[in-house]
Amino acid sequence: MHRRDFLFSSSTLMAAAAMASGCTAKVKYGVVPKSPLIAAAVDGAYTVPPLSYAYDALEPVIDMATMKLHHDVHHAAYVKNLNAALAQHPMLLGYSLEALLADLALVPEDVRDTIRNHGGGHFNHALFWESMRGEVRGAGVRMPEGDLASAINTSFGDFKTFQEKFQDAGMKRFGSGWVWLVKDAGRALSIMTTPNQDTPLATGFIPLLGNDVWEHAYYLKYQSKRADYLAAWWRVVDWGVVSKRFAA
Ligand code: MN3
Repeated sequence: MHRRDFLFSSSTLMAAAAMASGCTAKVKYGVVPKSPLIAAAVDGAYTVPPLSYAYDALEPVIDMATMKLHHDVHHAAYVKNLNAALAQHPMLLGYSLEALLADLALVPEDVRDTIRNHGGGHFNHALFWESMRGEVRGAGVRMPEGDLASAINTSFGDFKTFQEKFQDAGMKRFGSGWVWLVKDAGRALSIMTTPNQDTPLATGFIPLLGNDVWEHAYYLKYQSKRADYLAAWWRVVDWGVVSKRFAA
């Protein structure tokens, strides 16, 4: 038996024991509770969370056609493939999706890439939809407030510098991926990017805000002008949601 197989077996047994005793499954990083955001349904299958706003609510920053395609087709495909992988290893349903993504080495090798890509796709997009809301006419520029605003100033100097660094990182992400504002265990903020559907969880960071820089996120409206998309996107960021993630 390979060491990795042994690690998986022993951790699944721990998870089974924990579930039997009513406790949350334990993984390498400690107890990881089921997230209300990514909670598995009772039958073990994940579902695409409905948008809390209309498909055209983010116009003109993100057009309705892009939202429909992105949410109903792209996100749905990630969920379908994630569920198919989990069905091959039902024991994995004892873990939150975050726990699996944070510790991919413990996921059986035959479904590891699928969990990474499609589980990551589900996690990233659920966070993305929840991080946005439509503009209100005359409401002015959206800014973070309170503790989050202070932390951004501490880490980046000021909000404008943070925005420039975030957009620059998003531009430099070659190909498909994400640009993130993350916090570490000590609540220090940083900007990072990930390729494909990789999540900051895999390297121990907690994502607070992420922008999707896959072409499917912007190409219908912005074509190759990723910089314009990154610059316009601030108008639909919901900083209240981001503040809650920072405080959690
Ligand atoms: Mn996408």
